[in-house]
Amino acid sequence: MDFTLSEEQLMIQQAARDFAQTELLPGVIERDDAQKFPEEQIKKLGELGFLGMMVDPKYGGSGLDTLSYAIAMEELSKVDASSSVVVSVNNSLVCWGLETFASEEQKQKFLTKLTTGEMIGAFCLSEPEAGSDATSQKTTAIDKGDHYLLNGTKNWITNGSTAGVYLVIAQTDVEKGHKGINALIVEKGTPGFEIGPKENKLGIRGSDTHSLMFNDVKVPKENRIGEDGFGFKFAMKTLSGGRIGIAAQALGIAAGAYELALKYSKERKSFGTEICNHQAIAFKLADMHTEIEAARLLVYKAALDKDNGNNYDLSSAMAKLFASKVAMDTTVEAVQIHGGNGFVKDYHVERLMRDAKITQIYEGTSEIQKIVISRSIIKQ
Ligand code: COS
Repeated sequence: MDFTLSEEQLMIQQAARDFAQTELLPGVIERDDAQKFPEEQIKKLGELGFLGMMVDPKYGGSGLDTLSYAIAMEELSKVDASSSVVVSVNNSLVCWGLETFASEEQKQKFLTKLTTGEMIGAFCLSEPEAGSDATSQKTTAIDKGDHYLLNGTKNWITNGSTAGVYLVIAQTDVEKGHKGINALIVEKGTPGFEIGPKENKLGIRGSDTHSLMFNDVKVPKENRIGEDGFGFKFAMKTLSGGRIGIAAQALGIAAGAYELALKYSKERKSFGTEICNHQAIAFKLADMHTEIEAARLLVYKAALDKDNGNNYDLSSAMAKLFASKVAMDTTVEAVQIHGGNGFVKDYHVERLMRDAKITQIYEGTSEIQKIVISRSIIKQ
């Protein structure tokens, strides 16, 4: 087994690391404070090819593998998880979903703009009463011949107000249960489509999260992704890949906090020595380093499963479950190592701690990952 990254992967890692330091770090505290969407940063990420990393160049993508995408996600997330969640949703949920399942016309019309950052996309599955229980969709898409009539509410939608295109999961035929669900492409500005106020969140405060309301929205039939009734499978398959992106984000948040804690522990002195020389701190660093490396291996394994054409439902769920716990544990310890300074915004670790929490919730809570994992191992 070869753990060496290719030259191309190392280049992408360096490019993402440089971008994080030069473009994301300046103003990251202020954006978090003001809940300001990283508009300029996302535009530049689009220009550099980070928004359609795995998409074929014929649609404007970078044509890279999933591992390269995970590596970039780690580096960006070390500094700014509010920006990296936009990268993750756009790459894994929107671009991958469209490239894999949409028609050629849909790809030409939407994908080519989403890969370059001309516009970004949103993925709309969660509802007030259907987050984890995703088959219980209350949003309806009634078949009216040449169009669907869309009604309902979606909650906690990343890129809620900034997206140009929304992939909306909705129930067409209640009798058929999850087999009666469709995925529709809805363009911003379609009459009857309203965007609710921005959510005031604990973490990833720069990312814009909104409720979306659909009131008799006419969606042309040609905007349905795949066959009639494919919507739930579309959501599940897309989320499996999305979980690799979020696992890589969690890994990055953990690694970012660890790097800050390590540096701080070599500078800060107490009882006449740098605090890294106290075993109480040194052992924390040893645990953090080990757990982060284990999380990284799980993330890479899930990415390689996807790249090698293996089923990655299990490996992506394990990567997300583990990496998000490591993110939470590591950031809490990074704040502790920083002591009083850790509680102050200037030192970044308190933000990383707040940002870590969402990785245990979105794209399937840790409890949902355990359902996916346990069902998979019991079935084997
Ligand atoms: N790929 C393809 N198909 C899948 C799938 C996957 N990864 N996971 C499930 N399916 C299919 C099943 O095979 C089943 O289809 P068939 O009846 O044809 O076999 C169908 O989807 C329903 O699956 P299941 O019976 O397992 O549904 P459950 O209601 O038990 O729920 C979970 C399954 C819990 C795994 C699903 O609802 C889920 O992932 N929930 C979390 C959703 C989520 O991530 N929400 C966050 C929103 S995005 S921020």
